[in-house]
Parts: sequence; structure tokens; C-alpha cells
Amino acid sequence: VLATNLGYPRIGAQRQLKKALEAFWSGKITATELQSRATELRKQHWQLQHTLGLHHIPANDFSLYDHILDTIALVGAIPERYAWSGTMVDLSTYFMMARGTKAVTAEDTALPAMEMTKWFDTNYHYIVPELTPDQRFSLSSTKPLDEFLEAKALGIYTRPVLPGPLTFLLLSKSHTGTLHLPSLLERLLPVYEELLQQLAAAGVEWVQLDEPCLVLRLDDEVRKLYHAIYTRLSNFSPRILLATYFGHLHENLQTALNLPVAALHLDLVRAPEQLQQALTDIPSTLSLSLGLVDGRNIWRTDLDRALQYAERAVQALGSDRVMLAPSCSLLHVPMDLEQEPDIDAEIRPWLAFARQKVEELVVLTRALNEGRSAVETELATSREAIQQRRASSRVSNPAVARRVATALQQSAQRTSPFAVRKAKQQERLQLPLLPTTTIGSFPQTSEVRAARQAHKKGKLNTQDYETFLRHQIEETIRFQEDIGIDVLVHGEFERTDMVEYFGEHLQGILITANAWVQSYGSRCVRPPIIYGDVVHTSPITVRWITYAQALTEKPLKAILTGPVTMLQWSFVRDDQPRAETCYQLALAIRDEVQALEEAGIQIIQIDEPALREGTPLRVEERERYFEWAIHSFRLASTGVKDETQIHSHMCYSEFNDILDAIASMDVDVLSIEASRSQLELLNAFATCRYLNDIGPGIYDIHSPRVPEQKELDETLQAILQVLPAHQLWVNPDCGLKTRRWEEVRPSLTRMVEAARRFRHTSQQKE
Ligand code: THG
Ligand code: ZN
Repeated sequence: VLATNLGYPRIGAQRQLKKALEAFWSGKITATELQSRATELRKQHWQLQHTLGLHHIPANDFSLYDHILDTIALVGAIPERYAWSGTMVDLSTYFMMARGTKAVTAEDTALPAMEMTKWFDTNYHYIVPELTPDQRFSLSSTKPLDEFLEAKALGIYTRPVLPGPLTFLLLSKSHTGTLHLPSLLERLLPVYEELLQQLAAAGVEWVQLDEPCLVLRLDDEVRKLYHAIYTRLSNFSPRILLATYFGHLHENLQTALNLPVAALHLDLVRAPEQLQQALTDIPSTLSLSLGLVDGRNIWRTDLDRALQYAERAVQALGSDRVMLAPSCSLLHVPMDLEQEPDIDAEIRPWLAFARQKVEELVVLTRALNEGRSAVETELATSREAIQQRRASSRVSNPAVARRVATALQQSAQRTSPFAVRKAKQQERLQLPLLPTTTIGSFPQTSEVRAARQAHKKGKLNTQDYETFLRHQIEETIRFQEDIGIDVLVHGEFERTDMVEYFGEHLQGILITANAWVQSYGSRCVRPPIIYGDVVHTSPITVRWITYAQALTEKPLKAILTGPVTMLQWSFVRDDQPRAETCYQLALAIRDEVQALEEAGIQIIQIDEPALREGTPLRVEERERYFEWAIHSFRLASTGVKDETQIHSHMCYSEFNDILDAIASMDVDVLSIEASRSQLELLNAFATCRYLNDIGPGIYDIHSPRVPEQKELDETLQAILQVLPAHQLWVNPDCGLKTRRWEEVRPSLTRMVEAARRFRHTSQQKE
């Protein structure tokens, strides 16, 4: 039995890669220095995994930005606009694709970056390959080979990882026509073949080809292609481990088991039940890689349980046909629990980050190869931690379970239908036609971050820190009043991340100091750890928002993070269904909503940017998901009077196919990002007779470019062709946290001006 890994986090335990990248982008270090820091990180990660005792260590899992972007470079699929003509893709082309370019002179046009999207149902974003129907490919990078040789020079024989050709193509899109899979494959496969041959010649024994698309529902056509492709590739290649993860293979299991590869990896954390079927149907030439250690979560593995599965496989296949592995790449978990010295002492033993997961894999493997007695102490320690977690009073709070059960018997509806609420709210708020607002956050300047940092380190006392925050709020309120915004926000200067902030203030949730996980490129998040039943112990936001409200006659909008987004962007309990945890979060947020209403706040926004991305990968599970997700949102949002206006905000996704779900949220106002297919989405809202108010983002805040007045006018005019003025709000498409004040001031001023112009013309028409 071999101890193996599918991928290691690349950002570094102290986020060295992030720091190196940002230093390079701002011109503080050279490309050579960036590369040498990257080399150092790879070396550390390989040596660590080697020392811990792994038999198969991944290579080419490292990336300077994203592994799909690496593959775009590898196969030479560079979109035309980047004017690449070389034979090998250089660093500057690579980062242009990732980040776009700024216009340097007035005549220059800025090049947009390639689009990013969520990697399956994770919070990691990959760069979406942009292909043309007649796309040509050529081997245009030596990265996989270089990294193998780099590790070999350290005395470490690695297993290069590559996205499989079908997953690569299935994740691609085209702006210029329909992509025809078989003909694209005809052109792509020679590149894979050439590379695999090179790897074999360099002494590579195993390669890992990742085909997570096998957990999706596929056409018969695609299943046939899988067979044809892997038959071709296996002629040239080192031994292939075909990796599937993020779910059950269902009807694709037979296809996967019968591919002419050397080993198949199954995710037995998400889908343990597929082991039995696989053991029954497996051909005698195939080895199995068992994904028994959770690569998506931070809990310590129940080693006894994992061993039962592994032993079953060893009995059926013999020990030389079994590998142990994490369920998927460890990219999605933080690097090392050792970086969290101050984390809650009772909870710490329950956790395992990437390094600890590798240790667990080695222990499991030794138990199988040398007998359990060889790792008696490790097994005992693990068993004790699992038992303590199960029995802990910090985990279960019977009052919470009872409250959820009671709440679920109610339908969670507002008292009156939307039309009645709208009239009552308007009587109270007296808003103009086309009211203007923002999504919630204002620029998190270096000054704001420095103050928070100083306060955290004890260099700025709480009183001075809070005085600083109050000044920030006051300036932001004055600014919004000056330019004539109708519904104001306080700016969220007290918050780090929208999920982390609420995680920090709810019982049952732990936040970390250094447990960073890559979100995209150099950007990272610290997902909170939901370890126990969630309780709202005291109001979280009321103090800041009532301070802000006291500064102005205009209505203030409070901003909260919704239950589904809290769930989706946290590490969640694995000892109860996600739905149960979501209901608990919902009730905690409901308490906050009620506290705000009692404090006199008239408008409350509950953000759900992650609602769409929580959608299960398999179609047949989607209906049930939307049922509990929407119910959760309604539990959070419906405990208020008719007069209280509930907003929500969504972004980062396509929404056209979840309009029913959105409608059943029954929010009074929905602000929504729809940058690319703006009008198409609004048409869909119009067609399905969505009647509640909508605030389509009228400009893209993800770009530093300040929109011209004319552009804003035209956008608003186009929107007014589709939806009536009385249903519309005017706002940017997302929060302004990552923007600078120099951009925010002119942009919002012009936005308000656009609203004013159309307010007059529309009023005359209505
Ligand atoms: N919060 C969380 N998850 C998210 C987002 C978020 N997932 C989707 C999307 N937004 C991802 N986008 C970002 C954007 C910026 C950053 C992270 C994810 C970011 N992070 C800081 C960094 O890496 O420098 C660190 C954060 C901090 O200093 O607090 O800028 O908004 N949970
Ligand atoms: Zn947003």
C-alpha cells in the first residue's frame, strides 16, 4: 500500500507566494527573484512531504497563479488579443492573461484579463480557457518537466499532475462559436502525447491526470470520448493515475473502471458508498487510489473508520493495488496547524490541516503495511480526539436543535405580500423614483487595514481604534450625503472579511489567525470553522449602524451576511447535514435582523453571493438544495414587520437558471451583479414577471476604470427599456472594498447624476 498525495497548497505557510507575487507585480522584485522564491517554496513542500514519508509526491501542482492557466500556457491556447507569437509562453504573457493590462498612454487600450470562475463547488477560482472552434494547440511550456527535474535534483521522485484533456476542454468556453469536442481533442491530444513522452523519457513513472468532470452528469458521447482518449494516451505515457473527486461517479463509474489506465482515484469522503461497487467491478489490471482523508475540510480523520475501508480494498485487491490519498488536492485546506498556536485548546486536537493530513495518510498506510501495532500511539491519539469532539458540550447545544425543529414547522413568510409591504415602506421611507444606494463596503484603505492590524497587535488601544472607525464612518456618511445618495451605508470599516466578521461574533464558530486558503491568484481567505451549534449571543452590528444612523436624516441600510454564504465560505461540521448547520446560521442571523429592527433600522440587506455556487454538482440533488437554502434565507429574513425593507445582494454567478429560487426569497429589493449579460438577465426577470424591486449593477466595480457619465446614462437607459422605473434601484454591481476613494468618488457622483436625469424623464412618463 502506497501513501500518496494529489496536490499540496502552494501559497506557503506564511503566504510567501502571495507576498512574492504582489512584490513582483508592483515592481519591487525581479522575475528572477520571484522564480527563486517559488523554487524555494516547491522545495520546502516536496521535502516536507518526503520527510513525512509519502511514496507518491505531486509535482506541477504548484502554480504562480492557477493550474488551469498553466495548462492554457502548456498547450498554447493563448487568446489572440494577447498577441503571443513565441514558442514558449513567457511570464509577462502569463500574467497578462491572469490580470489584464492597464493602458499606459492615452492611445493604449487596456487588455482585459481572462474570465475567472469557481472550481466546481469550491471557493477556488480558475481561469476559464477561451478557445475558438478551430483552436490550434502546441506544446508551449516545459513547466511539468522542469518541476519533475527540479525535484529529482533534490533526490525526490515526484508524480506530475495535469488536468486531463477532457476536463480541460469541458471547462473551456468560446465567444466565437460552438466548441466541437471530438475535433478539438483531435488537435489537443498530440500535445498531451508529446508531453507524456517527454515525461516518460525523463524517468517519470507515474503521472496523475485529473478528470473531476467524471463526477458530473455526462452524455454517452462524452463517455465514449473518455474511452478513446485514454486508450490513445496510455500508449505513450508513464503509468496514469486518473483522479476523480468532489463526488460520486454514478453512471460514469463503469466508464472510469474500464479505462486503460494503471490506477483510478475515488473520492471516498464525499461518496464512500462507491467503494463497494468499484471493488466488485474492477478489472484485475487496475489499482485503486482511495480518497479517505478529507481534502475539503479541516477535521481530523477518523482513522479507525478509514482503516475499515482500506482493509476492505486490500482484501479484495491485494496490497500492491491500493494507494491511500486525500479525497482531492489539499489546495483547499490551510497548510499547517502548527501556524495556529493560539487556537482554542479544546478544539485544536480535532483539526488537521494539509501537513497533518499527510501525516494521517502515512499512519494509515503503515497500519496496513506493518500492522496496527506499529502505529498504536498515533491511532490511540486520533481515537481520543475523535471521541472528545463527539462528546464535547461545545459541539451540541440541545436548545439550538429544538429551536431549529420548531422553526422548520413554520413556513417563514413575511406577514403581507410584496405590494402591501412596498406601499408601507414607501410611506415611511419617502424615497424618490430610481433610488440610489451602494452595496455596503467602502474602500478598505491601507490606513484602515493598518489601524486594524495595530489594534490586533495591541499597539492601538480599543478606545483609539474605535474613535478611528467612527471618523471613517462619519466621513463616509458625509460623502454619501454630499453627492446625494438616497440609502446610506456605514462602510464596514470594522470588518475584515464579510464571512469572517460574523464568524468571529457567533458562538459555535472559530476563526483562525493564519489558516489561509487560496481563493484566486495571490488572494486568500481564512474560512471560519463552524464546529458546534450556532448561537447569536448578543447584537453584532447594531452599535456601528446606530452610530451611523444618528449622523444622518437619510435612511441607513444595515449589511449582514446570509446563512448560505456563511455556510459556503466556512469549513463546516461533518457530523450533521449541511442543511442543519445552515438553519442554525439562519436563526442566528434572524436574531441580528430583529435586533437591528428594534434599534430602529428600517432597511436591512442580507447578502447571499454564494447562493448559486452552493448548487450541488449533480442535477438530481439541486431541488433539495434550493429547498433548504431558500428556507434558510427566509428564516433569516422574514422575522420583521412589513415596514422594514429587506434587501439582498448576489454576485459572482450566472443567475438566469435560478430565477425561481431568487423569486421565492421574496426580498423587497435585490441588487445583482450581471456585468456581461446584464440585459439578458433583466429580460429574464421581466419575462417571469418578477415584481419585487431590482437594483442591477450599473457599472463594474471590479475594474479600476471610472465610467464616463455617458456610459452610465446609456446603461440606465437600456435597463429602463426592459424594466419599469418604479421597480428599479440604481447602484454599483458589488461592494467598493477593493476600490480606491479616487475611483469611488467620481464613479458614484456620476451614478447619482444618471439616476437624477432619468428620474425626471421617467416621472413624466409614469
Ligand atoms: N470572502 C470570502 N470568500 C469569497 C469572497 C469574499 N469568495 C469569493 C470572492 N469573495 C473571492 N474574492 C476575494 C477577493 C479578495 C480577497 C479574497 C477573496 C482578498 N483577500 C485578502 C488578501 O488575500 O490579501 C486577505 C483578506 C484580508 O486581509 O482580510 O483581498 O469576499 N470569504
Ligand atoms: Zn458582490
